Amino acid sequence: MQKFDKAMLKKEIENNARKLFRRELTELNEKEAFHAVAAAIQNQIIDDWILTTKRAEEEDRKRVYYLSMEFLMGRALGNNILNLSAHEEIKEVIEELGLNLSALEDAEPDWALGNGGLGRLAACFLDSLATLGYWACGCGIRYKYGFFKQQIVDGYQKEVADDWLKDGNPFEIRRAELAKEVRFGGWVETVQEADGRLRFVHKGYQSVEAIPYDTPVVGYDNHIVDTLRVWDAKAKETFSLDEFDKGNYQKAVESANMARNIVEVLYPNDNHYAGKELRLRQQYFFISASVQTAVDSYVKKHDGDVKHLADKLAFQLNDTHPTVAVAELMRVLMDDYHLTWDEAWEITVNTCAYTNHTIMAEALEKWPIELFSKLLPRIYQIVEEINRRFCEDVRKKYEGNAEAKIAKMAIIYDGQVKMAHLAIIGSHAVNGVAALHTEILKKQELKDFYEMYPEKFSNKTNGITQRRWLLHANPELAEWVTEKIGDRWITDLSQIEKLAVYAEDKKAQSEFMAIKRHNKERLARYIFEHNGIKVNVDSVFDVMVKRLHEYKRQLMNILHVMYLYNQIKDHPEREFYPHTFIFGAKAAAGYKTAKLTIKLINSVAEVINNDASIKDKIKVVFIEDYKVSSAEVIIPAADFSEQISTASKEASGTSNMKLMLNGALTIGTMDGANVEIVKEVGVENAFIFGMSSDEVIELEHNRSYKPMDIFNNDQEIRRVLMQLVNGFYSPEDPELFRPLYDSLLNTKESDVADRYFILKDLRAYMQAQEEAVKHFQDREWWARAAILNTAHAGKFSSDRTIEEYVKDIWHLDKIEM
Ligand code: 73E
Repeated sequence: MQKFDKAMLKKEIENNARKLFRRELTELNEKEAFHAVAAAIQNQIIDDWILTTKRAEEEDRKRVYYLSMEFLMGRALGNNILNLSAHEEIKEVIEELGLNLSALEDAEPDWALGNGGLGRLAACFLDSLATLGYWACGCGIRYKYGFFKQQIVDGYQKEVADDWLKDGNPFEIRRAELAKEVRFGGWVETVQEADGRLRFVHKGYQSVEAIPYDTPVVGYDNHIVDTLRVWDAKAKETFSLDEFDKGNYQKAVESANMARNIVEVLYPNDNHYAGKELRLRQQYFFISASVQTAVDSYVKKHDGDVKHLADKLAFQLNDTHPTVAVAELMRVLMDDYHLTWDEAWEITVNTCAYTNHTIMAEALEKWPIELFSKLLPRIYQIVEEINRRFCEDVRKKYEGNAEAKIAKMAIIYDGQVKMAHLAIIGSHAVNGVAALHTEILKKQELKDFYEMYPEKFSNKTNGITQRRWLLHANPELAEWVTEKIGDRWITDLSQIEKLAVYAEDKKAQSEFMAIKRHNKERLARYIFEHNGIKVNVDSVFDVMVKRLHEYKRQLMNILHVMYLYNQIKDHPEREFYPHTFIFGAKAAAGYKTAKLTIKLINSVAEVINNDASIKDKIKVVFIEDYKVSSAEVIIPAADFSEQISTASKEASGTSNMKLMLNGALTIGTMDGANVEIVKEVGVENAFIFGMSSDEVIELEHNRSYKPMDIFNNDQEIRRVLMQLVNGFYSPEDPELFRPLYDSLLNTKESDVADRYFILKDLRAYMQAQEEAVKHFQDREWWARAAILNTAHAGKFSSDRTIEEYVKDIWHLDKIEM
C-alpha cells in the first residue's frame, strides 16, 4: 500500500476553497469549509469506487439491488472519513489546517430521505454490504425535499420544508448518460405479429425522463465502494416548441410540472398508507428506471443474453412500496427482450424477494383498480394476468374451498390491487424482520400464503451498523472497547461478547460509567443549547426516541410522568431519585392524535419543569427535530431505553438495538426484537412488563377489554386521566386534550376504546419503571448490567443480518480487492 500523501490532501482542500468560493480556506465559514473538505474526500473515494465496479464486472459478481422508497442516511462526511483506510491521516490533515472536524460535520445537512426505521434499515444495510465486500446498489428517489424539519412552536409541532439540496450535495454525481424514459397513462394496443405472437404497444402515454444521481457507500477499511442511486425526474421535452407553437404552451408546462411533482417530496407517513396517486407515480417512476438500468447493464455485460439474469441480479423489495418491480420486470423481459410469459415469470420470481415490515392494517397498500389501470395500463394488464394464473393455481390446489381462498389471497379483489399479495406471489423469498414478527406473519397475517408456499418464508432479524452507532456516535466508548478486546468488533460485532468478562470488574465498571457520564454531559449541553433546559447529569436519562405513533405508546410514557408528578406533589417528604424523561419524535403531518400527544408532552414539560417546589426531581425534555444526527448524540447518553409498544405491533424496532449497544437497559414489552434482546442479555438485565402478543391478539379477537373498568377501579390512574380534561396541563383550554382522553375511554359504538391497551399495561409499566429506578441507584449492579447489554449486542449488527440475506436469499460472492 502506498503511503498516504497528507501534503497533497492539504493542498487539495485549499485549492477547493479557491475553486468553489474564490477565497482562502481560512476565510471560509463552516458551511463553505465543509464543501471544500467534502469535495476532497469525494476525490479520495473516487478511485476505489471506479475500481470496485471494474473488479465486480471482471469477476462477474452477482449484484443486489436494494429497492426502497426510503434511505435515511444521515450525514455522510464523518462516516465516509471514518470508513476510509486513511482516516487517521485525514483527521490529522483537517486538524493541521486549523479546521474542527465536528464543526464541519455539523455543517452538513442530514440526508433525510426516509421516515424512520424502514429507511434507516436500508442505510445500515448499505453500510454492511460495502463493508462485507458485496456488490450492491441502493435504488431510490432523489426527493427535492426530504423528511420535514420539525419546529416546536408553543408546544405544537410545525413542519418546515427540508431544502437539503439548496447548497448542493458534494457527494453526488449526476449520471445523465444513464437516463431512462418512464411512461405514464395512455392505453395498450394489441398487435398480431407475422409469427402469430401478440405484441402489446403502449400508446398515448406521457413520458418522464429519469436521471440518476450516484453517491458512494464506503466500506470500512476495505477499498470497496458501493452505490446509492437516487433518481431525479425531468419532463421529457421540458420546452416542447412544437406544443408552444401550436399554442399548447399550457400542455408543455403541465408535463414539466408533472415531472417535477414526482420527486418533489417524501411522504411523511410511517406505518401508514395514504392511497395518493402521486405516491404510486413515485413508486413506478423509480422502479421502472431502476429495473430498466439493471436489466440493461446485465444484458450489456452478457452479450445480449437475458435468460440467466436471475443468476447475476437480485431485487430486494423493501416492503410493498417497490412491488411494481415484479410487473415491470415482466414487462421489460417480454416487451423489450421478447421472452415468453413462462420464461419471464421464472426469471422474475427468481430475481425478486420481499421483506415485510409491518402488520399494521392501515399500512397495507391497496390501490383502487381504476387509479392503477389508468396510470399504468400495461403494468395493470400484466398484474391481471399474474392474478389470473395465480387463481388458476389456487383452484387446482384447493378444489373444495378454492373460492374462499381466492377471496383472501387474490391480487385483484374487491376493486383493489393488493400489493403484498403481488409481492409474495412474484418473489421466491418472503421475510419478516424479527423472530416474533415472522411467526405472526406465518400464523396469522400471511397464514394462507405460508400454507401455499412454506419454502418462501424465513426470518431475518434486523440489525444496525456498529460503525455509525458505536464507532462514530460514541467514540469514547468505542476506544474503550478496543482497548479491552481489540478492534475486530468493528467488522465482526460477535467479538463484543468478550467484554462480558469485564462486567464484574470494578475498574472497568467505573471506566464504563465515566464514559456514560461524559456522553450525558454532551447531551446535557445539546439540550441546554436547543431547549434552554438545564438537566441534572446524575439523574436517570430515560430515552424514548422513535416516530410518534399510537401503537408505540408515547402516551403511556407521559401518563406515567403525570402520575409521578402527582406522587411527588402529594408526598414531598418521600425520597425520589431525579429522573429526566427525554423524548424525540416526529408525527406525520396529518396525524391528529400523534400531534396532540406532542403538545401534551410539551405541556406537561412546561408545568413540571417550572415547578420549583419539586426541586428538579423530574425534568421532561422534548428534543426538537429528532433525526439521525441528533440520535448520534442522544443514544450514547441513555440510561433507560423505552421500547413499550403494544405487543405484536412493532415488527422489530431498531432504536432498541442502538440503545442496547450503547449500554442502556431496556424497559420494554415482549414485542419485536425486544424478545431477542432479552434472550441475548438475560431477562434479569432488562425490565420487561405487560401483555404478551398472544394475550393482545386474544383480547383483540374476543373484544372483552373495557378500559372503563380500570378508570373506575384505579384511583391514581383515574386522577391522571382526569387531568387530561380538567385543564391541569392546559388551563387556557381545558378541553384541549379531550381527544386523547376519548381515545382511551370512549365507548362510542364506532370506535375502539384504548385500541393499544395503554391503560391495561399502565400499572405493569409503572412497576417496571420503579424497579428500574431502584436498580439504577445500585451503581455497581447497574454498571454490570450496562456492560452486559453492550457485550450481548453482537447479534444485532446489520452485518449479521446481511450475511443471512446473502446465504438464504441473494447468494452473492464477495468482491476481491
Ligand atoms: O418495527 C419497525 C421496523 O424495525 C417497523 O415499524 C418499520 O420498519 C422497521 C425496519 O424493519 C416500518 N416502517 C414502515 N413499515 N414498517 C413503513 C410503512 C409505510 C411507510 C413508511 C414506513
